[in-house]
Amino acid sequence: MELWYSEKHSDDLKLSMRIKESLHTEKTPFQELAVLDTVPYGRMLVLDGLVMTTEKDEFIYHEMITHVPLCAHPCPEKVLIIGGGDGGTVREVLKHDTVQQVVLVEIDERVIEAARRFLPAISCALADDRVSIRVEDGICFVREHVNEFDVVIVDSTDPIGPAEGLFNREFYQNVFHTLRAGGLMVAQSESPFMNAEFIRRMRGDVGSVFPICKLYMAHIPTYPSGAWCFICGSKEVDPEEGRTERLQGQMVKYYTPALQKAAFQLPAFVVEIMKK
Ligand code: SPD
Repeated sequence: MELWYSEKHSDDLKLSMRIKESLHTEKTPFQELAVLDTVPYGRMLVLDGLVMTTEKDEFIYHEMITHVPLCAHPCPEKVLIIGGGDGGTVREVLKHDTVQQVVLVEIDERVIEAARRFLPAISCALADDRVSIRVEDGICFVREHVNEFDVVIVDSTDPIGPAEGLFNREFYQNVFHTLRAGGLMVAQSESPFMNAEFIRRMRGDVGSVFPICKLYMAHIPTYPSGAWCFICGSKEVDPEEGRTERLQGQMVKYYTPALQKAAFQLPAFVVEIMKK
């Protein structure tokens, strides 16, 4: 018998993949969590029916949400990750020698536990001494921590369910205040092909708080349409200008020094979405 998993992208479109085995399912206090072993993408974490990460393509998302903002900062020492309980972003942040402390604020402890148990290659850095894990709501955390971080990475689920409050002006205002002078933030920001209106609104919200607001893209095969965006809000540094030599000697599979700038070169329809 063949087993298939489908993520519904619209009423008329689904992404389906063949499943070897369902490794784990549970209802956490926040969401439905599943870890499936898929034929094309290896093990996959699914939250509320949406693909969060897979063993085969996770490097693209985690490298691009991390290395672009960290290379843009002159000397990132203290980094805040909101969401990201699977640990992939933590693993990438720790590839930067300047980083002394990473605070991971994940609302759902069960995501961290599932990643530790089923996705060891992604969660491997969660035990590092430089990492503090706080199981709490990122919205409250940024309200209560002022002038503490050099880089904030919002590695959230999609803007429905527990992550909804991570996509509005008030939240970005609090992220601005939690950043030190010269700091910057990046947030995953969906597909320009599927969510143009959402991205336009987010660009308006981030741009009304940060003096510099730019969008960059990466191709992520298991996310809706594959075309994926990241929006960067910066207090003063231009995120396109990276100190990319910092990553020399580190294992990266997608990010390159040339991509620091190239990822900000946008297709015409995305330029249109980003117009004020
Ligand atoms: N449509 C899926 C968007 C998910 C973005 N966050 C993934 C978290 C991986 N660390």
